[in-house]
Amino acid sequence: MPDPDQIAADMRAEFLRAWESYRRFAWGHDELKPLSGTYQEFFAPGHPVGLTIVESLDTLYLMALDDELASSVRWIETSLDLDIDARFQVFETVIRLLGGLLAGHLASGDAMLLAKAKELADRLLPAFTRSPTGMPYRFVNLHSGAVDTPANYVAEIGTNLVELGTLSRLTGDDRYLKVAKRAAQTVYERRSALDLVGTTLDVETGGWLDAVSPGPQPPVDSYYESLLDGHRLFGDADLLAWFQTLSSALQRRQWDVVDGRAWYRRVQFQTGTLVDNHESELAAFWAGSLAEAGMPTDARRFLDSYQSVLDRFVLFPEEWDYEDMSVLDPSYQLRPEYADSCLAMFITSGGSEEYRRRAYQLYQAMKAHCRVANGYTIVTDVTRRPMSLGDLTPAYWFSENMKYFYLLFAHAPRFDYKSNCLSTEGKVFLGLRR
Ligand code: DMJ
Repeated sequence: MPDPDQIAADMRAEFLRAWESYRRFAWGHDELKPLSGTYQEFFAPGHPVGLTIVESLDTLYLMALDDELASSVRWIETSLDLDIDARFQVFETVIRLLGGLLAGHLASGDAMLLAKAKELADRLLPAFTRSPTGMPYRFVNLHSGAVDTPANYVAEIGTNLVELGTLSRLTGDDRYLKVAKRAAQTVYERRSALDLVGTTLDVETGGWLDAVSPGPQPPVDSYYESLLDGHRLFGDADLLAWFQTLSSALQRRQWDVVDGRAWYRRVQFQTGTLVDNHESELAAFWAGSLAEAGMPTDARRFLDSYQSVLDRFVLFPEEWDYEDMSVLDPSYQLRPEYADSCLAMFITSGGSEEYRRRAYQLYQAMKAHCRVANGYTIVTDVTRRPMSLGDLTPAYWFSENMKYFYLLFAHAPRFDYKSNCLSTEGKVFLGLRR
C-alpha cells in the first residue's frame, strides 16, 4: 500500500472530481447520472431536494472542502423548500435528509440547517402521530401531512432514534425522541418467544404481515444498528437492553458457519426453521456493529466472510447464496457497508492496518471498474468482463463511501477518532471537531 497520506489525498481528489460533475450536470437535483451527464430525483419525480448536497455536508467538512461546503449551505438556504406536495418515504427522509441537515449543522454550526431540520421533522411527524400504534406509516406528504401505506418494514419503523433523538437534544423538545423510541419499542414488544422479529408490520393493527427473520439484513438491518447507536449517543439503558436481547438471539438462532465462513441464515421468526441461505451485501455493516457492541471475534469472522466474497468477485454482488456461493443479484450498487465496517473496526481495534488494507482493496477495485469520465457509476453485473455499467452515482457514494475511505487514511484533524458515532447513513453525530 502507498503512504496513507497519499491515499487520502487521492480519495479527496476523486471525491472532488465526481463532485465537480455533480455540480456541472446535476446541481440541486438528487443524484448524478454520470454516463449520460444527467440526473434523477430520489424521492419524488419532479421534486428535487438536492439529496447529494444535503447528504454530503459533513463529508465536505471532514475533507476540508470549505468552499464547496459554503456553496452547499447557501443552496440549502436559498433553494431547498420543504413545503412539497408529494409523498416522501419516511425512513429515507429521516436517515438521509434529516440526518444530513443535522450532521451539517453539527459540522458547520449553522443555525439555518438546524431550523430546516426541525421544519422537516415537523413535516414528518404525522407519520408517527396519526398511527394508532405509534409505528410510522411508510409515506407522508410533506405539504399536507397525509399518510399512506400502513404495511411498513422493521428497519423503516425503527431507524429514527439517532436523528430524531439528536433533534430533541439540540432543540430541547423531547417529542421527537419520544416518537422514535415508542416506535422502536413497539417493534421490540412484538418479538417472538425466540427473541426474533419478522420483516413487516401493519402499523394500524400492530400485527405481523410476514414470518421471516432475515438477521441483520434488509429490511430489518438498521433497526439493530439504530438501537445500539441510540444507546451510544444518549446512554439510554432500554435501547441497550433491547439491542442485547435481539442481537444475542441472532447469534444463537441464525449465525451459521459453512466452510469456515460465518453468515446469518434466514429463518421463520416464531419457530427458527430455515427459510434460505441468502446473504445480502447490505449486511456487511453488521461486522462494525458487532465490534462496537464489544464482540470483536464474531465481528472479525463476519468481516472475513465478506472479504472472501470480495476476493472472489472483485466487487460485491448485491446478493448471493452462501451454501453454494451462487450469485442471486450480480449488480454492485456502489454500496458503502464493507468500508463502513472497516472504519468501525479500524477505530475499535485502535488503528489496526489490516482494516486499511481491506478497504484499500475495495477502493482500488472500485477505481478499476466504476471510474468513468464524470466520476463513478454503479455496475449492473460484476461477473462480466469488462463489468457492465449502469448510470448512477448514488448520493450515499459521496456521503458514505468516500467519507469512510477518507477517514481510514487521512488522520482527519476534524474527526475525533477516539469518541465518535456515525448513523446508519454514515452521518457523524458525535466526533466532529470544530
Ligand atoms: C444507505 O442508504 C445506508 O447505509 C442504509 O442504512 C442502507 N443502505 C444504503 C446504502 O447501501
